[in-house]
Amino acid sequence: MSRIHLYQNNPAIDVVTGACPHDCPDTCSWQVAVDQQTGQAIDIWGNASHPITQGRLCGKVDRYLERTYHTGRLTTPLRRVGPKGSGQFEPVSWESALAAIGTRLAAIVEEWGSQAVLPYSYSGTLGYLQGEGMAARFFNRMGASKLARTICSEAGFEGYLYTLGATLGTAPEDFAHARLILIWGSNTLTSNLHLWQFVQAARKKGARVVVIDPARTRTAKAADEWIAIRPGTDAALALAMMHVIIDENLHDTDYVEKYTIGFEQLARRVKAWTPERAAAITGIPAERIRALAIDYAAASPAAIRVNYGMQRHAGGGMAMRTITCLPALVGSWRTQGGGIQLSASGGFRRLDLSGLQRPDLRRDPAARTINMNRLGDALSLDPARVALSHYRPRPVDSVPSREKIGPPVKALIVYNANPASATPDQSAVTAGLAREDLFTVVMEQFQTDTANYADYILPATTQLEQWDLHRSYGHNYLSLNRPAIARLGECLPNAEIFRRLAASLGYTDDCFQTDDETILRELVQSQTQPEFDTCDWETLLRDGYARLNLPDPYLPFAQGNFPTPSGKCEFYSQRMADDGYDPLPTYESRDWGKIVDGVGADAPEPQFPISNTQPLICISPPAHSFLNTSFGVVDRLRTREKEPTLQMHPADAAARQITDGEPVRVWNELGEVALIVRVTDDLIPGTVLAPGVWWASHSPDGRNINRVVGQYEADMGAGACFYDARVFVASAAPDHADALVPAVREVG
Ligand SMILES: Nc1nc2c(c(=O)[nH]1)N[C@H]1C(S)=C(S)[C@@H](COP(=O)(O)OP(=O)(O)OC[C@H]3O[C@@H](n4cnc5c(=O)[nH]c(N)nc54)[C@H](O)[C@@H]3O)O[C@H]1N2
Ligand SMILES: Nc1nc2c(c(=O)[nH]1)N[C@H]1C(S)=C(S)[C@@H](COP(=O)(O)OP(=O)(O)OC[C@H]3O[C@@H](n4cnc5c(=O)[nH]c(N)nc54)[C@H](O)[C@@H]3O)O[C@H]1N2
Ligand code: SF4
Ligand SMILES: [Mo]
Repeated sequence: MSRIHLYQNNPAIDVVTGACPHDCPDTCSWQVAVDQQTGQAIDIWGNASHPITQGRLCGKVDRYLERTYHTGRLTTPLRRVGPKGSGQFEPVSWESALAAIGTRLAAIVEEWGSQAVLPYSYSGTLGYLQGEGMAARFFNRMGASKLARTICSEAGFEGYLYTLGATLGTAPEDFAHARLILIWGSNTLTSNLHLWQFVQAARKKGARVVVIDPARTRTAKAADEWIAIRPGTDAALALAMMHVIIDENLHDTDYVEKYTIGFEQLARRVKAWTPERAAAITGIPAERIRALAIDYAAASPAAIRVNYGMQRHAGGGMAMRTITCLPALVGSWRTQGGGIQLSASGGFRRLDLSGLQRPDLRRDPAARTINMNRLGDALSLDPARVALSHYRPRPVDSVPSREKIGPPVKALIVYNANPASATPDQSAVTAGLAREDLFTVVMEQFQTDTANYADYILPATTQLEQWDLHRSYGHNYLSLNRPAIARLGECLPNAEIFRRLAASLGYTDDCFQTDDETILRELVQSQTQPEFDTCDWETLLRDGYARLNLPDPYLPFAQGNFPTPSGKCEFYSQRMADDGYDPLPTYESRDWGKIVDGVGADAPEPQFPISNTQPLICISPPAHSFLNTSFGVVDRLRTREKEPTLQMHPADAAARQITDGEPVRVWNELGEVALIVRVTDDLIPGTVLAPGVWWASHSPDGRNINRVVGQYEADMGAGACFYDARVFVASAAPDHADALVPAVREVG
């Protein structure tokens, strides 16, 4: 809880307001108490005045001082002295590190062209500046390969955009006004904690909360009902709900007529989607589907919180697109507390970043774009695999011919990311990182699994030591982070590292001279769209945050106004047809990213068997105390998660003669990983769940669950398919050795 009262009248303590930088929809406003004498941060808490943070941080970031002052913090540049991956380094000065990196990068650009350099970054910090701010200037100026940042949300994003036109949706505060809340593929208490207070407020007024998830998560346990669904089948459920709603005439004909397009086609499509048909696919009884649809349509209003869990599947884009049709069908957008929220980032979509990122510096705007999910392929020296790594977000985008794939990746610059642990197909990624001819620079706070493969590790500051500005993807507040303490050791903010790298390459452009605070002030002051009118620099400096200038309450689609090509909610999407998709909501059963049967009503549905001759579906959603791999280093949080585990249903365990607590091998054609089994009926049968994401080096066999996750793309946006793995599981106890089947391909 907020502890400001302990410090605000103490003249020896400074209280500095900042923002949590982590990849989380809540983007909390935090306050840090700093001892003026020692300059040390002594306490951190959630800002009580922020309407979403409401004085509380989560259990992870409550420990942010432990992370910042951790003995494992990197404090000097390091140069590799052992074999790649061995983690053997020696300290060097910034001067010599920058000179060596500059010389090597210049030589690579000279010999192979600038596209031989690949940036790799994602969500260590979501700040505009320390994320893709100065970094973008640097890589644009260089003309490096571009990176498609697809690892988290792209499939669902695209599905949402096809239907609604922007990632706008229900504000978190408005969930307090809902009468029924569907939490769909989200473990809210773990990954979106600050929504829960509004869910609870709704419940106090009588709302019911239903969680649709393959796992009885801590959110499902706290809700009124858990509906167990087979992974990857959400579109079938949504289609059957629409079937019932239209069949029973429960849709909002006025809203549908005024603000949607394609209702007739939708009605024809969902005719075949009886609850019985969906039941066979989803594992949810037909009667439950029927009742859910009726409750959903009758509640006034019902709100849906849909999250990324259900789109990390081969059909994840279409699933999101299909679910997103529901609020328009029942007209719940009209009412405060209705609608759906995937992401609130659309509120910030018109923030002009061109002055920050300087795309105009790029001489070849058509440079190749590499899909980050296929880093393993991109780092391969096999041209066919490099071709596959090119970003192909839609069916109409083809794999480039060999002449068009560009040079091999010869230099990799990693910041805000830990691909050796967090990216699909771990053995392919580490095989790439182990290439002797690949020059790798990693900017990090800690010696991660990825840093172990670096030629140079450059020590980065944490959020307590740097400036930044943050949008949110869970609410409508812009936040400013001010540094609270001096930089530790020789650490530098990413922006300053890129500034110095630019100098080492002889880039003399003015944009590499401006300091961080000035860049942010200019970014804020240069905005011209009306939604940023309330976000002036003085307010941000004073309060640490500012609400976007949006109506209050904000009901974006109460009167239509969908930013789609038709201006309506698109049940039928011509844009989807043009991009190579079925223009109507649909469900296709898929296996390993391929469609295994058609869309016809009598197509055979896949079986979900529990014998060991058939694979299990493996999902690896966030562990409560981790944030991807970012908190794996904090001993207290790692202790809370105990050890890397695999949850398995008792029926699946019995079929394999596996008992609770046993070590197991989990494998498929990509590789294998050793885990400890937890037998539990908090999971739908046929699915196993490995809470993620553990550092590979904290795992007994030096591997983690991404050994068995494939690089193939989801149906939309070239998104990642983390929860679509098919695995075999067997006891690793010595007397079971004969049950083991070797993995087909293990690169590293
Ligand atoms: N503590 C913690 N917080 C986090 C993170 C973290 O790692 N730890 N990660 C952050 C990041 S990067 C993101 S992107 C966000 C959002 O991250 P999300 O991945 O959306 O996170 P969750 O909401 O925890 O988990 C998704 C839920 O979807 C379920 N699920 C998996 N497959 C399916 C499916 O096919 N259908 C349905 N209906 N459900 C399915 C999982 O069992 C899980 O309960 O959270 C952020 N917050
Ligand atoms: N199996 C499985 N894999 C997953 C997921 C899953 O659910 N299951 N989730 C996926 C999702 S949703 C996401 S978003 C990705 C995230 O993947 P990544 O973006 O790679 O995220 P992290 O693993 O948290 O690694 C971020 C790294 O950035 C560093 N860092 C933090 N702040 C800074 C900074 O200011 N400067 C610098 N230089 N470094 C910093 C941290 O120390 C950390 O090592 O992982 C994906 N991987
Ligand atoms: S990780 Fe999320 S909940 Fe935790 S402090 Fe950061 S923004 Fe808030
Ligand atoms: Mo994510």
